[in-house]
Amino acid sequence: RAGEREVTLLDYGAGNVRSVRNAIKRCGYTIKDVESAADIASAERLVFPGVGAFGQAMEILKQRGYTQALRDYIQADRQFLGVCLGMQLLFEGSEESGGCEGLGLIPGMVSHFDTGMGLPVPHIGWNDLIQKRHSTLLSRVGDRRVYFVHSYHATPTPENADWVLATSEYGGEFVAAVQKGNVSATQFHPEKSGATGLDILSCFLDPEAAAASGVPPAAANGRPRGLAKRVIACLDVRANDNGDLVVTKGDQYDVRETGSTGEVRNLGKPVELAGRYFEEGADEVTFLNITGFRDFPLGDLPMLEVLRQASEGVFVPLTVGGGIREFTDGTGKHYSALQVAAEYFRSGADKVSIGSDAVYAVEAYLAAGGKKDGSTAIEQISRVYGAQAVVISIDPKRVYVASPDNTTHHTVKTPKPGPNGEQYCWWQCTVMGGREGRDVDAVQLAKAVEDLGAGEILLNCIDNDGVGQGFDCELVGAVADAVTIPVIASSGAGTPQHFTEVFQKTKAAAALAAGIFHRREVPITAVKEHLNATGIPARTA
Ligand code: 1PR
Repeated sequence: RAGEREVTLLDYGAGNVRSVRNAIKRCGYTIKDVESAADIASAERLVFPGVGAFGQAMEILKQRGYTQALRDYIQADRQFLGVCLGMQLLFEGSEESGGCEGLGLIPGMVSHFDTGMGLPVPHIGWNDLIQKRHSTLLSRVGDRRVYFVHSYHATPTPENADWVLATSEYGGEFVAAVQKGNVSATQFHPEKSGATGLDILSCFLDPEAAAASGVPPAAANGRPRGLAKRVIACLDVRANDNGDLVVTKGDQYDVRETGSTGEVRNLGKPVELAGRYFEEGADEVTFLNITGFRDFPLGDLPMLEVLRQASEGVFVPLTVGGGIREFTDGTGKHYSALQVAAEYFRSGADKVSIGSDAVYAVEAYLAAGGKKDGSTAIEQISRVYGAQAVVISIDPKRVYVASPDNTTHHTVKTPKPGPNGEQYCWWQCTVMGGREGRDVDAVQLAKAVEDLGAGEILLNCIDNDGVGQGFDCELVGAVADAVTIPVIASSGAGTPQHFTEVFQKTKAAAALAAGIFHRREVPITAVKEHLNATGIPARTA
């Protein structure tokens, strides 16, 4: 029958839905895009991955004349799966976009997570599901976590109890999945939830097969529950001297071999390694194009191709950084940072990471007394793709001072005194891969980028990079205490204990490593097992 293995996708072009497409294809289905309201009416099964802001999404649905078609489709109990904003839009309205009205099919309003509780917002990462009843959709989830990324949430109430299929905990219970008849929707991202997510998608796509083969949820195995601390594998990528794109890794940012050859260290092929880390249980994979600041990123076709290929087989979030900024090419044609980022999103990135350009933006912001004019790459990308899509990569270096009075920067008293016995230090931000120090400190930068609309901080540390002696917990602590957005600790991991240490001593939400994973010195599972054994929640399946 025509359309038997076809999914109709409602993509209104406001963000990256490539990962949803890839996941549907992986489940063995083809995709038909909605081009008119009639396509909604004639769909066999409709997937609606909402992206962007609530108000903007409702506006686009209205403009294209989809609102009524969507309501009719859902009210006729036809096969539907909404994802993330695609679930929130089913509710009556949202605090986001000033109380804007939704489709009004499920009672309740969508509200912002309370930042006053000291929890990082957005809620990013792998969390447990509390299943309220048996369903085909979640029948294969068992005791596994799923991936969330959102700042707004719906709350379970007696009025919507007949819809709520599963909840999750983050400073309180929120709605993680809804279902009534053939209509279901998830706050989490099945397309980014690894094998668990692909199982959920298959159950939606073929409920009959799922009902026949579903496994009952496994009993809780006593592991720590709740939002898992993420373990991220990072691939520093650059062209080697032959022009091939390779994964490399430096010591304190020096990526060339010592000795006479001085070649760029080559630790493997980017797509292959990303696939390996996905299989081995990395919670996210990050690509940093470490010489991106030199070249025009849209001219970097190999990097875009790496992303395209990696996103076909990696069903956890992918971040890409390097060279995200506005650019004028050799012919005088101007590209905004938003256009550059858009190409990365289209190629399969879920988040972009901004390094050097964020430092320049913060310098201008501080010079203007903390005023925002909406022109920075951070503001532009955050406005269109959401804060959760904008990561700021900081490359700081430790600077020692004898007394806090010797600098205008935020200092901490350090138990590791400097070369001349200095008791205090601060962390200087650098640009161009650590090549140039600027008059901004890491804490100052983190606060400013949060205000400009960044959703997450990737906190490297040049002094500890590649050294294998552990994360700089003083640096991570200082930055994570200064902001409410999640902080990813990076640089220096040598053992599973180092991950445990950074999570015990600081509020870091995630920890990233490169060298130990590339050289197979420490398996990702060993890190996760160590975390769980010490009571720190980590995703092991
Ligand atoms: O400035 O926006 O073009 O972005 C450039 C990006 O490239 C930044 O995110 C910057 O951190 C990164 N980068 C630039 N030069 C280097 C280099 O190594 N020479 N790499 C570089 C950053 C640091 C980490 C590394 C961890 C973990 N690499 O990401 O993966 O330190 O390593 P470890 O576990 O082996 O210690 P822009």
